[in-house]
Amino acid sequence: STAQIGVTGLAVMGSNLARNFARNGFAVAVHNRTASKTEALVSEFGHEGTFVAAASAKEFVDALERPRRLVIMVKAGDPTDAVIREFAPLLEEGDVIIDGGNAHFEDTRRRERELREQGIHFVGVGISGGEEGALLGPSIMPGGSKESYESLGPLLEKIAAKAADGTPCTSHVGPDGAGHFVKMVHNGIEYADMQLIAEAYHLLRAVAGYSPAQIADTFRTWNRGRLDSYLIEITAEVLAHTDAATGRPFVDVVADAAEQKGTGRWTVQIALDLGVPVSGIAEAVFARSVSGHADLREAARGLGGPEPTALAPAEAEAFAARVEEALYASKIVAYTQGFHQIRAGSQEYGWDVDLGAMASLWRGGCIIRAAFLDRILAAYDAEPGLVSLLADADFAAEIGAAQDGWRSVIATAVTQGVPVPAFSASLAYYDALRAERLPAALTQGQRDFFGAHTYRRTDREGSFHTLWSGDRSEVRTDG
Ligand code: NBP
Repeated sequence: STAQIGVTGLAVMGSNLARNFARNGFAVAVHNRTASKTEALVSEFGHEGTFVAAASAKEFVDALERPRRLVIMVKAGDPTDAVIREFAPLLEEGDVIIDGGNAHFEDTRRRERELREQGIHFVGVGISGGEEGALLGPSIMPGGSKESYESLGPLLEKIAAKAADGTPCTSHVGPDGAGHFVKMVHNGIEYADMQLIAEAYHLLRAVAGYSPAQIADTFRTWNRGRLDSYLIEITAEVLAHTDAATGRPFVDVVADAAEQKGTGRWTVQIALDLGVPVSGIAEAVFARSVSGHADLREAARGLGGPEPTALAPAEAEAFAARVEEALYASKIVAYTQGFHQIRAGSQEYGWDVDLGAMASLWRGGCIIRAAFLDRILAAYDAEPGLVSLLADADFAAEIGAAQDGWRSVIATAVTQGVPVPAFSASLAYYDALRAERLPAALTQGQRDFFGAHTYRRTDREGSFHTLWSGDRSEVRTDG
């Protein structure tokens, strides 16, 4: 038993993660259901470090020093359960199973509970950064017991991305499913970020009249400011790319139907269960869904409405500056909603997640890495119990300064018939929260009318019902 860690499941993610461990000086046992992949990995990359190729589950487990640490990197869902069933009987008390796949956090909670009975630590780990991140340094979100992090943490800190200040982009998120939950919300925010960027692109194209190459330049400029982020950077690259076959902008030859693997949808489903308004994330998920409904779009082809007309070049630049403000303000709302969801999940499941630490570990390696996360970290440093990012004085001031542009861009989009569901849902969230009175009072009246659901009053304690079908007098219903 010579390996400090093992990786089973050697498709692209598992292979790259194993190589990352090896390149950082750890001896890694490697195993895959189809053994030829194990041999291929070792023959191609064996020179990068110390690999121990294991042909069977037994060999794999025997290769690991105790307490064993073994990473499962297989397709999420039933394959993960199958692998756990295969390995668990071979393990001993105190061993740690790490699931690095994109598991649903409820599955992680179940697996953790079941394995705990056997004395095995089960650690669900969210890993972001794609293939390249897995190899060069991902953002790592480990759940599971505190005790398991003591044994695992030093290895993860070594292979994780580092933020600009050198901090490893990993820390113990919280017990059982906390890591996979936070990874899920990360992906939800990623959906919102991407949709907001797409809406900015759409407006620059249709209203500012910019070409994809000009928009690439605009994004490059924005990437040197407060929007500095991986997603803005790659957006510029995609927009500047020319299709080799046709010589046209790449973005014009790609079918405009966005696909999804499910983590954005999970974020919204769980947000509904927790009662957290994540309207920006939800609109991003729905926008992909709308784009994919070829039948609905075909049936709506002839519907009337304005055709966007491009602004005169002299006005386009000022418009683009307002789009930047709309994008930034909406981005603050997307993160406000995402962090609210983490706070709510943490309360619901008793995880005690440190929100500032989550902002910190997203600063490098992951898809939503951005200069902006330093600002969120600073907000939670100043006030760890912050109820909402919008309650932070700096964010409130920034969104206040951006809001004229934000409103005017949405007004223009509506007038010109350009759909901006995430921009406008974000602004609606902002306006709803700051409203003195909401029409929810009327909603309560309607509910009391048709269902005797009762209401509370602004001037007295208690719960009340109006006798709508009688003399409309009011009765107190709570004794
Ligand atoms: P895949 O998700 O494509 O899974 C392929 C691996 O699963 C192979 O090693 C395969 O073994 C193994 N496997 C399957 Br399928 N069923 C199995 C079973 N019943 N028993 C044992 N092994 C089984 O690989 P991936 O794209 O590298 O992703 C791995 C995990 O990482 C997934 O959960 C994914 O969601 C997650 N993730 C992916 C990314 C990304 O950017 N791709 C990022 C972050 C997280 P075989 O070789 O014998 O078929």
